[in-house]
Amino acid sequence: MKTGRIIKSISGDYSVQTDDGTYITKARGLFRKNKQSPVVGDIVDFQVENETGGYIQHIHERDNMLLRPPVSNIEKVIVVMSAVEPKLSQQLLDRFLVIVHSYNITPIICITKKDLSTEIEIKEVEHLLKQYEAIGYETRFVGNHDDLSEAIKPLINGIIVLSGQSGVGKSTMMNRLFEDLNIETNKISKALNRGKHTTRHVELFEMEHGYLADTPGFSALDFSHIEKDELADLFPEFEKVKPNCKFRNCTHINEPKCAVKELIKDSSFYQLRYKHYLTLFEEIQNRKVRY
Ligand SMILES: Nc1nc2c(ncn2[C@@H]2O[C@H](COP(=O)(O)OP(=O)(O)O)[C@@H](O)[C@H]2O)c(=O)[nH]1
Ligand SMILES: [Mg+2]
Ligand SMILES: [Zn+2]
Repeated sequence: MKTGRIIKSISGDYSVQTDDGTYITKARGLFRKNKQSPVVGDIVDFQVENETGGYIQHIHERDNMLLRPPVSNIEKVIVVMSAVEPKLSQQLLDRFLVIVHSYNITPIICITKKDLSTEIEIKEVEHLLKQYEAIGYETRFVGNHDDLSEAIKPLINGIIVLSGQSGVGKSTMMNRLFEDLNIETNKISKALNRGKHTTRHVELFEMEHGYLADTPGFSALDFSHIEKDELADLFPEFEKVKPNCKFRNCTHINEPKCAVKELIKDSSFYQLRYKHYLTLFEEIQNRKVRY
């Protein structure tokens, strides 16, 4: 029996990386027995069949797991947004951050296309990132002229996943970080606003002390697993002051003596974040019960 990490999965073939090389494994027996499907990122035990292949017997317990695309044991998600083309949307950024927090994964903010931005736009983005940094986020602002390795490599520890809407530059980043990779870029279908993507399967690419993976755009914008009572905890600055609210189950909307409302009073940045909180709260409240 050997143990390793699944770094790639293509139609039932799981590439498992071990100390002495990569094995192409299958999981048929495992699925038949307990309906378990391995995903990229899993640590698995497998029975060696020959020099290059084997059968997965056991999946180690997962720390976390994203469903679309399926990847497990993620350390951080880099939320990629472009400064321009498409223009940076703070609402979309906050939505991505909330989703990543909901999976108990640390988000990092990376803004691209600095080289396409005007001086004023650069100042605006830098100012915005300072405010996100003040509430605890690590941030990056890069463009075609910047050294991506220098910006990204220090972040790589464990499995790091790139996430963000189509067209922001995720695949471009992968191609610049890994020579000979050649992931298709710039494939946005105008007909389907989902983006006729390109990045269909997930694959972990080794870098520094971990792995980096590209994901299809919009993959992360599913809120169906988030309850409205836990939403405030997914805004770190709210979570911090929440114990000072008068009511223990304060939703920070209409209650008196609310510490969150006190916090946002003097900051337009916090007020905008709060507005996004309210919008999401309402969306969650109004969502149809699904069976
Ligand atoms: N000028 C400039 N163009 C970029 C940058 N990042 C991505 N692009 C371009 O933006 C388009 C979409 O990039 P792509 O990597 O396919 O985005 P993805 O959908 O997030 O994978 C491509 O034409 C890229 O060449 C950047 O930092 N600067
Ligand atoms: Mg792409
Ligand atoms: Zn409150």
